[in-house]
Amino acid sequence: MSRVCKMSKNVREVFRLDELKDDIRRNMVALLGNDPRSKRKFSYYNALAYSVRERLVDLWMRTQSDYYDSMAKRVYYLSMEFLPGRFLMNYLTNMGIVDECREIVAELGFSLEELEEEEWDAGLGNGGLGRLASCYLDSMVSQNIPGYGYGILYDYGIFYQSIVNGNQEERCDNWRRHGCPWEITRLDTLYEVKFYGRSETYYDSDGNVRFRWVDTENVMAMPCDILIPGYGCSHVSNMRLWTAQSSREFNLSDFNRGDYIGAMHGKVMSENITKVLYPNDQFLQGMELRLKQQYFLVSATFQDILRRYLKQHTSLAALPEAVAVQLNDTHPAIAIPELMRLLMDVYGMGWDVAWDICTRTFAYTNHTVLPEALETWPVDLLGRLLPRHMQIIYEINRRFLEGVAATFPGDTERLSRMSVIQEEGGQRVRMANLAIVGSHTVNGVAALHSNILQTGLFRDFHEYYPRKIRNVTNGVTPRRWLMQCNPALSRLITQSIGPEWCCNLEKLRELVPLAEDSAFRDAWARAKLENKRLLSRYVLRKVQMGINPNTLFDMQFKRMHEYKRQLLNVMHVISLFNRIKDNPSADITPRTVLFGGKAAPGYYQAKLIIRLINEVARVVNADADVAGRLRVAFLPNYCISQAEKVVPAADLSEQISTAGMEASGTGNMKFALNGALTIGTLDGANVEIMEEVGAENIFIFGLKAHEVAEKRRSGYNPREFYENDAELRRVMDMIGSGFFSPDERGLFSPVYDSLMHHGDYYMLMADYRPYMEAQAAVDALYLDQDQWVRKSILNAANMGKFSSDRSVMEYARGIWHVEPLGK
Ligand code: GL4
Repeated sequence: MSRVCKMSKNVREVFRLDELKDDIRRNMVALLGNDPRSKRKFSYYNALAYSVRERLVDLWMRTQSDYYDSMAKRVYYLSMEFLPGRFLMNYLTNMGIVDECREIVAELGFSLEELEEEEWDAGLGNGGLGRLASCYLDSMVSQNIPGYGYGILYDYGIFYQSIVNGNQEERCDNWRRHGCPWEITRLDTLYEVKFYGRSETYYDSDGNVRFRWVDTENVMAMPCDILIPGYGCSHVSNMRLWTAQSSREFNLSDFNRGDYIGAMHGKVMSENITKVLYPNDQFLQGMELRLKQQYFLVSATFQDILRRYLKQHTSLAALPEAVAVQLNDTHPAIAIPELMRLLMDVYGMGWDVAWDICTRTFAYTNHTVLPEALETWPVDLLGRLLPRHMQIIYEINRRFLEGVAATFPGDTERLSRMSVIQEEGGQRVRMANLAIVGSHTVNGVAALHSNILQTGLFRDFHEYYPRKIRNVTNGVTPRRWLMQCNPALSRLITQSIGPEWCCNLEKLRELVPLAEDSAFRDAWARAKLENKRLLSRYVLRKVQMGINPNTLFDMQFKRMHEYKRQLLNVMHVISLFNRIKDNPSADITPRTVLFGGKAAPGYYQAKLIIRLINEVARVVNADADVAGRLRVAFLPNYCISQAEKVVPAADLSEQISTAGMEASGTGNMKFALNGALTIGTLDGANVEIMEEVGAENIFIFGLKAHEVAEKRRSGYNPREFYENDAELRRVMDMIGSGFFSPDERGLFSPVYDSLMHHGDYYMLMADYRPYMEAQAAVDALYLDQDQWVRKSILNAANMGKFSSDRSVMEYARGIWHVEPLGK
């Protein structure tokens, strides 16, 4: 990190900090047209943002010419979602000028924190998948790996969640309404993206049959760049987000008939492509508009990639040596037939050469095994929207199945399982199969998940391509998820072991011996308490509820999904409530149980669980016997900026999905990195977290993935648990009978029924008692604060593996075959 240290020494010079205050005032006038004497926070936030951004543009241009001059291989991370959250503090942190900036802003009469709060989150994703993409961009540029994010600039990001009478209500997230100072719009760059039409054959001058895509409807793609500064700013990259613009041509025939409005209609409609993010996490909504969004991203991106490549190369033959494309799940998998189309129809290559280039360029990351999330598109729809791609997909499949049939002669069942085209229930294109066939490497996102891919979901493919499917365990960037969000703990860590940890997270291991030092433990506990106080104030502001920072903060923040089992957590809360009511003088560990997370707007059961949490909270929080010992709250609108407040304040991190269902999780890593203890199942990356922190420093409970699978096969009977466990029976009966919904007794019957009558697919009943026991162990340990704090330190100290720097280096070395520049 000598680079960073050097930078911070002459940071005033590099970033012209002496001029920053004047620049803020200048931007108030020149860019925002405001009176600099105004005291509007929002204006000052914007003026500061522009002044910070302009300091990076030069470094960005230098980085780009570095890449160009060295002809470095570039990585393109294609993703329908990014979740960068707020940019201001991230820029300042990575530039190393937080303290300097705080002083300057104070001279202008503001606190940095209040200006920070003026920024609206860039919520261009649903959850973990999008946030992972943003962590990876941070880690790529911070480690001098030439990488770019490519995505969509949605006008409306993930909806704004409010809670009205206990129910989730969605409001549109018009996040750019007041402008966004981080965007650099490239008005002069436009690419044409085609849809519909038909594929036509013709003969080229050598008499070969060729294809062209004609009679299309065209939409223009305009790029908008957002700079991504690396830590220490030796490199600055960008993500390039596309917006749809209507094509410049009028529909002439309509226009000639005098139908001006009719001619405009198509233009206006085409801009809808990038209007709104689909708000489903792990659920396919097979809408034509979604497929349009996917192709729009892919087509514009490949025009851009090839333009950049062809500036330095005369032939496309070396594309895989210069370009690595990572597909973030199957959402951009239409890129595979698109590259084939470009190479063959536009650049005149034959199939075999094109296919070889293609399969050496792409790699695909799978992020879920949930069947409802696996993308398949009806052949009719795909063939109508992208007729040439449909032809190419058929041909990819024909050749692929020929190979499989040669390896496994006579195994027709295997052929139909592996086919890119699903035949049953109307023909559909299986995007995962397409992505596997068209990529050189496929990876899962945690060891257990990758193993499930190899032996379960993609077993046939693993047998056919034994080296293709691998693991890269997810990670999170320590810059945002410790340094930036948790200044109190970061300061303490840096004082104790020096500053290198933030670019080499393994260094945190030097904290291990300090866990035995009582003075250090006290300092650690004070930092955690400070964070809990800050969160308590936030909770008071947001939901007008006071919470006590001296209670155990028990947190579950993530998307609402049945497999994540927020309901199991509620069942524990209800059980605690009953225990207190039965024995009001019982000695129990005081807890504050906090929830947050959005439910997809059409996901009835998940929304009902939000309602249940709120009704249970209403009953519990109003009860005098319970006061001071148990409090429950649901914080509305969980998003990145809220996570930055929640994560540092957690004592207990709930990671309790049904084993085998959470691909990895990354919230689990963020919480543990900030000193929370985990209560969790052996699912996703929890398995590896346990390996790192030690089984004695984590609360593991419940069925294991193979046991869940075995129970599903052999027949699982949730009623058995109901009948044999009186405490569980009481909880279920309270939910089912309307104890928490006295005005609407049947309100929660669907919740009751899902467990009692519809097979309890996620096996909450089986895991209830083991979960209760693990929670009892949590309670006991929390009473021994010395031991608790020791384990809290050991958790953070052993999280080195879960830095996204490590994940990105594994991709770089093992999949992309790129090396950090200038090392
Ligand atoms: C997810 C997984 O559910 C989650 O476990 C994982 O951490 C994340 C990033 O790999 O990807 N898959 C989808 S889809 N959404 C997710 O959050």
